[in-house]
Amino acid sequence: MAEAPGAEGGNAEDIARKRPRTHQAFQDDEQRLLKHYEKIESKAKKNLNTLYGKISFLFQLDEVPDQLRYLRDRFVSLKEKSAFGLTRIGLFGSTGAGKSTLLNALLDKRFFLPVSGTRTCTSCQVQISTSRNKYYEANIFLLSEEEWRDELRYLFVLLESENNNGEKDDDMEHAIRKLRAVYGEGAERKSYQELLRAKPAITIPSSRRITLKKAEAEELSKELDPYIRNQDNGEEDSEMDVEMDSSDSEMERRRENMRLWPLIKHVEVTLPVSDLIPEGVVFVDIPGTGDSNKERDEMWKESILECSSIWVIADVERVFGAKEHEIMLREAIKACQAGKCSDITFVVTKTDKMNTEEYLRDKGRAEGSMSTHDAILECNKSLKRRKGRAIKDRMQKHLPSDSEILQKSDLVYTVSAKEYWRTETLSIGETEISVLRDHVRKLHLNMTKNLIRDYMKDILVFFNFMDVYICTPLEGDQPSQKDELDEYVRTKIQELGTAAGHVFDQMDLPLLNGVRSARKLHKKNMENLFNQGKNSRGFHKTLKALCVRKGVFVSRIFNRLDINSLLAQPIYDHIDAPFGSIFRKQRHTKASLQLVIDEFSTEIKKKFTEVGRRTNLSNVRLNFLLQETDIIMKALERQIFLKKKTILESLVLLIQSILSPHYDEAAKICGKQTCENIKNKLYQSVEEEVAQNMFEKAKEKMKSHFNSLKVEMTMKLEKDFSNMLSFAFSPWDRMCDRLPVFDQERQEIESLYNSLQ
Ligand SMILES: Nc1nc2c(ncn2[C@@H]2O[C@H](COP(=O)(O)OP(=O)(O)O)[C@@H](O)[C@H]2O)c(=O)[nH]1
Ligand SMILES: [Mg+2]
Repeated sequence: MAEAPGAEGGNAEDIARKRPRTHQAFQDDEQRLLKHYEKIESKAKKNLNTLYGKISFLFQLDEVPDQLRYLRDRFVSLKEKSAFGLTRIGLFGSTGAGKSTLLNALLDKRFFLPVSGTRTCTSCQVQISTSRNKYYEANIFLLSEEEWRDELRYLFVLLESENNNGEKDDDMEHAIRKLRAVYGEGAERKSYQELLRAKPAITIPSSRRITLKKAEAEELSKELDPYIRNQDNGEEDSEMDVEMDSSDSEMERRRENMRLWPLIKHVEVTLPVSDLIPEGVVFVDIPGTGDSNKERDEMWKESILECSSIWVIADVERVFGAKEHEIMLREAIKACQAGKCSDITFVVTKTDKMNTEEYLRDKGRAEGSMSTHDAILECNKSLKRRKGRAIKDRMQKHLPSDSEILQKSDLVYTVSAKEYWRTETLSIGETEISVLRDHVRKLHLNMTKNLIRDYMKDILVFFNFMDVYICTPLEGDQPSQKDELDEYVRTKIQELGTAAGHVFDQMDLPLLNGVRSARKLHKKNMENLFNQGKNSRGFHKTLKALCVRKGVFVSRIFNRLDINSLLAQPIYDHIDAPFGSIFRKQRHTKASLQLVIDEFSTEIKKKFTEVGRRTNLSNVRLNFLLQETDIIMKALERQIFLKKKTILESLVLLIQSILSPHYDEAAKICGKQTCENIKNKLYQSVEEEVAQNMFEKAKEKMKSHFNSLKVEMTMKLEKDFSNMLSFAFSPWDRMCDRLPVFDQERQEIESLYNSLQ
């Protein structure tokens, strides 16, 4: 019987009761489907290869006509591209939230990824996936020489000894530990120039990459441990579990490996195929608020945008009110708008940490009136309800009100990885690890289904292409058919451009209001940021690092500080919802661009059908026109998707580039009162730029991006439709006698496609 532990409301439980099935059977079902999709893909590929054997001679003709080139390019891209994609799931959470422990439980490998109890832990990204390889493999990517030089320069900002009266803070100590790890004791007393010339005290592989390969999980885990475990725990030489029988040289080698940690950019781990996690799913362990290292921080931003699903991971004891969760949720919402994310999940970890007595006292109930087990389940239920509502409220402010994500019923999961292994208080089902696995598989299955369907559809359209090529001679008076369609399409594309312009105009008012509020709030927002360092004596260094990094700095004390985003935020607050409406993919409303596109495509297809019927165009040719239109529209959607990110980021990037010379100047400030002087310089610079219409310029920049999207859309459509019509109405007679027969291949693809319905 499938357990629905702690499921919210009666629904999930009711469904589980009505539909008794074993968890295993459900999984089998999905596995079968996934296998089915894989089989379809491999058959389709084989089919394409056979076809290639038959038609490749056409592509090697002395003179390849334009239209044939169109055919060839399409074919080659189909043959080479994989039908499947990766489902990236980002586990997004602060150090110590329980990400690694959760991943180990999901993978059913208790001691696989190193788990760390302290808050100071390597914050590099770890990516985990399964593959057909029978080995357990890890690739550790290091910073390039140039990247390390850049990092070094910035570490020196944190180290500056002036003004610091021998006092150290967390950021500074961290910097010292990095230098010592790479250059040895006393490195922090050398100058930047000296260190640039110095030979590192450790061996850095010239490939800047370390590959580990083992037959057993435990072996890999042991090898990997020194690289990603918490080496930075404030002690000179960290403890490590070197076995008693390890030789001296082995110990020496491991100790040296451990010292590479400041150079690690990210780590990729692959496990052999598992029953629990399907191939194609990639988990990415993403540190909560970014990273002080520039490379890692940029990767941090990119990875978030690449995820199909983002899980915000929070310790049960810090579920409410933690600032990082706000940052993470905001980033996740941004990823839904500008990136590939279509799912946000909130995972509360360590639910076993329940103090029953306190809980009962809190609730005004008698001591002993409830078991720990029941208290945990009750608490989980209430957490789901409360947190779920809070997150929805937050998302509602930034996403269109009827987005699919807002309709999700299971937004919050309450898990205990510890009890998953121990099962003292909770049953395995109640730890919700398996429910999360179900969630993973469903996400992946859904994505895979859509991808394979699209792929098979593309192949079918290709066969239609070939049909058009073969069907000869052309029916009716083709020049006039083609001219009529050309003309119609051109007019419709112009109309689409105008309609898209109207859709984009919806941004005008929110942008205007946003700029107004940014003008009003910039000073206060900066004060708030600076106030965080009020009681910190090393804050001048934080500020300096902030300037060196062009306004963005991830501190170990203050989390993520980002002046540019802070200044832009009031504008984003105004535009987020309308922006989301314009680019929404589901439930189109009048406000959405997709509606304009759909209307365009419907009208075009109607016209093709009408002209086709009127002029007795063969079905083959007509079908080709209709299906190729779908393909062109899909390509257009992809183009829009890419541009969307550029548009959204344009505000903050422009602000950063306007302020960039000011940051450079501020970074040079030193001597007495550095802290006050940097603050004043920044206040003054921002004030100056605001007076010179910085926010208005950002607004104009965004509008110009919208405008160029409009232009690019119409240009692309004009080109694609013109190619397509030329192809459809080309006289092919010359080649016809040389064309192969490929009915069998087509039938196979058709039946495969139908099996997907
Ligand atoms: N009680 C309890 N402790 C947990 C659980 N999951 C993780 N922890 C502890 O939380 C600490 C941080 O875990 P870790 O997985 O390293 O967090 P990460 O930094 O987010 O990867 C470790 O001491 C874990 O033992 C859990 O489910 N229950
Ligand atoms: Mg971890």
